[in-house]
Amino acid sequence: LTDARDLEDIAKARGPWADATFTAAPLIAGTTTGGTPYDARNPARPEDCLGSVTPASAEDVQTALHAAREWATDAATRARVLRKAADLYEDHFGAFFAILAREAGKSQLDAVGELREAVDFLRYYAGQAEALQHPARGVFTCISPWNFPLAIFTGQIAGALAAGNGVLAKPAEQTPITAHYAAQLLLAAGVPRDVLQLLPGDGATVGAALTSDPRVAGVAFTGSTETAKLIQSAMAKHMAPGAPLIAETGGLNAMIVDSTALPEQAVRDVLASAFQSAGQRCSALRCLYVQEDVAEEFERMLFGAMNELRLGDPWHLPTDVGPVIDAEAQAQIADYIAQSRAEGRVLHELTTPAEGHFIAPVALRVRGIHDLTREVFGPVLHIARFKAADLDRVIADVNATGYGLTFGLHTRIDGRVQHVVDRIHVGNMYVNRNQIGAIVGSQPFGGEGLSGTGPKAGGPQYLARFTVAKTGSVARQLPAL
Ligand code: TXE
Repeated sequence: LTDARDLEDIAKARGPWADATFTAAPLIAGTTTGGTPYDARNPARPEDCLGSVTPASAEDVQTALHAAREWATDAATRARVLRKAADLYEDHFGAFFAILAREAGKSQLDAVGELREAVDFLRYYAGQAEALQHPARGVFTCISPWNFPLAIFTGQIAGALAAGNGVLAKPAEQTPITAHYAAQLLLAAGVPRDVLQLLPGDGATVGAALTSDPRVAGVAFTGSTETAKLIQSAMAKHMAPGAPLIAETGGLNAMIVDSTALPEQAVRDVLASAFQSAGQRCSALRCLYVQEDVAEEFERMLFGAMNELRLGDPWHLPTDVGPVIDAEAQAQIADYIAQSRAEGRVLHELTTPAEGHFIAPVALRVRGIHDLTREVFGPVLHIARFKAADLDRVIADVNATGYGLTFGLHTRIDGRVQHVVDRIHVGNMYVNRNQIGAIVGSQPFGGEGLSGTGPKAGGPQYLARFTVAKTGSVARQLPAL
């Protein structure tokens, strides 16, 4: 789905949903009381109200915890239902494109990638379920973020369900409509109501309650490193000592472009890595190191290409860069850029549209990744220069951040690839290509250190954490009867 004809297909399929209204509410096995409803707003056009969101009440959380149970059926049935859900997701792609644009600000090509990934997770874990040797752990809480509101939400749930667990799903505050739409399809495919329950609401209330209850056997989480630590301590206090936390958190990701790199290719990959999804990807490029000998020419090409990025409402099909998720994110990133501007570090920037939660892509000068004190989750690229003799220092600086998610390298020196692979501490490395996330089944995704716990999503080991390894020994009584 990348050429013009496919874009026309997208436009046609999403048409009926252009100004449709949706709802999001708890889906639990029991009566729901619900919290105070609020409006869901389009980050590109805040006057566009997508519909109403009713968060789960404290009572709803208790009802769901009480009703929750494992998926006690055979693996073949689970696989069949998950595959059916994948088919339903595909049948509903028009609605998903509309919701992903209007709720999450996704450019439509980003939305294609996201829908594909979600469907791939369902089919991949369905296939793995059939080969699983071990029983389920029980009921998992799955806490997902807003930046991949369909793919990550679905991937966590599909993993837990494929292994036979029950799921209590808590989507991000910013994207409950995507989650509600997807959960309804999972239920329609045949996941029982008490096996999958949806609890939209705040992290501090609903999220916290679902990660500090002894009836929960484990937690799958994607979001910030700080929240992962909060969840870890809540689990330590309230759950069994062995309850697993499967966490995928942030990154401070770098890329090296050396003097042998093909500049046209490197420019294209830098733009995609730093600015796709408006930089709101945990895998996104934050700090680019360009070798000094070619830096001036390379930066000139890069800024020229940056000018060609189309920033705007993702409903407009050619849009490359949409808004950031909400007013709060916009204000935080804008402050950071303003401070950098005051320090004279802005190298190049585009113009920000007046309406909507937009941040124009910007490039900032830094000495190295150690100048970045935190993950700025937006279209902000930091650029440093390095000398060939300092390559190992660059690698050491990147390792010293403590994160370890993605790393990019553009070079035509084969020996350099191996040199870097052997030294850099990251979960995913990309050579002469863009720094993207998971490709289910072929490029499992996940980091180390402050970036997460593993196992990698979309890989062969992921489901094992959702099961218990049972060991038995049988003494035969002789003579056997
Ligand atoms: O994340 P949170 P936020 C990073 C990124 C971003 C920052 C903050 O740098 O700017 O985190 O984003 C739920 N107990 N990433 O505030 O708070 C919350 O409701 C249980 C990187 O959105 O971590 C949501 O469902 N749950 C990232 C989920 O956790 C709690 C994606 C994530 O929210 C909770 C998102 C609690 N105490 C943000 N508090 C990535 N790795 O891609 C919150 N939550």
